[in-house]
Amino acid sequence: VKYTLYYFEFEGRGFPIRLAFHHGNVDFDDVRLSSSDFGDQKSSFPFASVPVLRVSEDGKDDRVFAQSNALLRFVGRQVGLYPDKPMDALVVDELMDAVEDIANALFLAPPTNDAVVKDAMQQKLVEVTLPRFLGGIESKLEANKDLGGPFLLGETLTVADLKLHTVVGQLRGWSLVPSTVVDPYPRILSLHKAVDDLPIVKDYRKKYA
Ligand SMILES: N[C@@H](CCC(=O)N[C@@H](CS)C(=O)NCC(=O)O)C(=O)O
Repeated sequence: VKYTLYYFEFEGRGFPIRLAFHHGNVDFDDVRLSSSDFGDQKSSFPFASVPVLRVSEDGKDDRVFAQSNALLRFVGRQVGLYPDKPMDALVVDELMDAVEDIANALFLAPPTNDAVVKDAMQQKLVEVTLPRFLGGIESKLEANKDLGGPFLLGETLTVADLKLHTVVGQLRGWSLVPSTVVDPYPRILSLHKAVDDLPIVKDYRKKYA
């Protein structure tokens, strides 16, 4: 089987998938699209968005799939980063979907030059949307604290940790919100650091960042 991942150059929704492949030493073609490449190819992607994974198997037509969490689960299952037990899988899925809700709130905010509209959007993100989702994630990590950390399921790294790690980095660098927006959530911060310190992450960044 040959895998081709289509995404942009930046980390975003593609990064946890790249890391999961890397973790499992799975060879894949890491196609990094410029915005004009994306414009040219967009209509060929399932939902006109990326990430997209092309799966090529000998003797069969290529199949093309989208939706970052579906791709992350697919790769995660193959590299030991997605749990077998249904309850553990539910814990992982719930967190990954909450992170998608954060990503949608950030990235789907329509660009505007109107200072008043922008202030109102910022205020809603910082005072309502992010506390709702980051606070919810923090409570979930708190509820799992008996597992001993540093990850969502204790010592076992999963794709949910990779996904949460990426969005924390994005939140810190996103122009619409202050870079301190994650600071009130100690468990999210320590999970982020634990993932950041993983040899696979350091190694990946050294090689490909
Ligand atoms: N629910 C989708 C969202 C995909 C998505 O919005 N991707 C963004 C990049 S992170 C994109 O393709 N944006 C370009 C566009 O929509 O034109 C997923 O999780 O993959």
